Amino acid sequence: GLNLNDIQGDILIGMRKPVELFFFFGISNTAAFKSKLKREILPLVTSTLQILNNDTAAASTLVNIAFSHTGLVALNVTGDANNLNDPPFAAGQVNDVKNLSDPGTTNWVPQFVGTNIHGVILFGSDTEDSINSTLASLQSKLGNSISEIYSLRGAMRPPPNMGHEHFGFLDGISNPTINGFQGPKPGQAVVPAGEIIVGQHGDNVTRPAWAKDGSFLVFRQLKQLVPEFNKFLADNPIVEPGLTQEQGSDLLGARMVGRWKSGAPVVLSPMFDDPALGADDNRNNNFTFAEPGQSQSNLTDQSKCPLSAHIRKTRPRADLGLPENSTSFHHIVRAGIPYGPEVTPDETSSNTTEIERGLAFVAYQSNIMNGFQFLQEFWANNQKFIQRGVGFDPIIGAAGGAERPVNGLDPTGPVRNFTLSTDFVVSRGGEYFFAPSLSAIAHTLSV
Ligand code: N7H
Repeated sequence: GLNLNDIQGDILIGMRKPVELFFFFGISNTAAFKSKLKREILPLVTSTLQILNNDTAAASTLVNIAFSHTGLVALNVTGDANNLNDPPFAAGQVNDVKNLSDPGTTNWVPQFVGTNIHGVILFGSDTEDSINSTLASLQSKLGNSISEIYSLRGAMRPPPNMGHEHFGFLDGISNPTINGFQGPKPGQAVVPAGEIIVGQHGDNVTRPAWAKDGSFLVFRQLKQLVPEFNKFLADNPIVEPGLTQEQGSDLLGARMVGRWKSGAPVVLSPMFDDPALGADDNRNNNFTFAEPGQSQSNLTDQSKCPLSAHIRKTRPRADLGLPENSTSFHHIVRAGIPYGPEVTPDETSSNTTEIERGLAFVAYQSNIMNGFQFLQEFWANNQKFIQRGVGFDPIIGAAGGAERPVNGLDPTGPVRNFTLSTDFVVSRGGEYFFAPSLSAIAHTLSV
């Protein structure tokens, strides 16, 4: 069984709070910080069990913490204990820019360029005020032992868009569950615990004992060009009998994602949105992409869902063969939240982003090369995945800033290929972290 008391709460089920703060810090005084990590931070760290039991009344703000590789070094975790055996983590995200096909670091938040960030504290709450007071009280206790390098505030969008990301699509529908933990809901991936949690069954990498029950946290600040995305849809509606121009634009957007704004999968509702389907978690994830006669070597049927669609690129389901879970160990648990304000009337009328908004992307996995990095590099950015002529993931696929061919978006004619000259999602950078177990914080990382 899993030690849910010891696994940080954001990893398997997410904090599920409407407001979040990501506080990136450097350690200035190792001895002082280690002692405060034990006495001041650890008592605030929220476990999975506390969230499951709704046992967080004592603290109106949920707290989690994770460290970068340079952070472990700053904590004097050295020798074998320092080797988590995860190359992207060891190198830091700034050194992964080429693999991820970010167009260099020109668009990166300057504080993410380099490896100065030692850790991140995640605060989640119902209100901004309660986050602010928890932060202020913690900062006064931590004093000069740390310094703030950067922070990003995330928040759910206001009604009627709560739970939807900034392009307008319902998010947080499909996350894997781990064997014997919760669910599964129909269509949900069930993966060995070790695919998400280090040191559990299915994690076959050799690591120091203290790392057990932790997970790698990938953080990315992903800016979204919402008015530009909407302009692209308005300019390129799919033309089919029975569709208005606006419906044709909505269909194009839905095929880029693989889901309608309500969350309804296009493979189950190929022409129009179906809000009842989108809202029903017994049906909205229950599909495999398999069509009659589909074979892995010849995936030609894109009439319902393009092979390039974001959710098909990032979880190909039956495209990799069935049963899905024995053939793919490239699953991540996503726990991100939107950041930035709603689109203003000015931005809508000029079709141009003036104020930054996007997704504070968080992904957990036991192995960054198999998880986030693999999904981005070998699936989303790979024009030949899952076969030649598929093109990029139109949402997150990156070509180092070059234009991106995307095929299969138009159900009326596979010859109508798109070449996207705008990246609707722009990487502002981030860092790779390790979210340790509570006992590792108590016995290894602090004093
Ligand atoms: Fe994606 N979007 O709004 O278009 N994503 N994503 N993502 N994403 C998903 O099924 C989005 C990003 C995955 O199990 C949905 O829960 C945006 C990165 C995976 O079927 C929507 C951004 C990576 C899934 C979006 C972004 C992934 C998924 C449908 C950036 C990994 C689940 C909601 C700004 C490298 C697939 C849902 C499955 C779903 C969007 C980023 C991966 C609407 C806007 C960087 C694995």
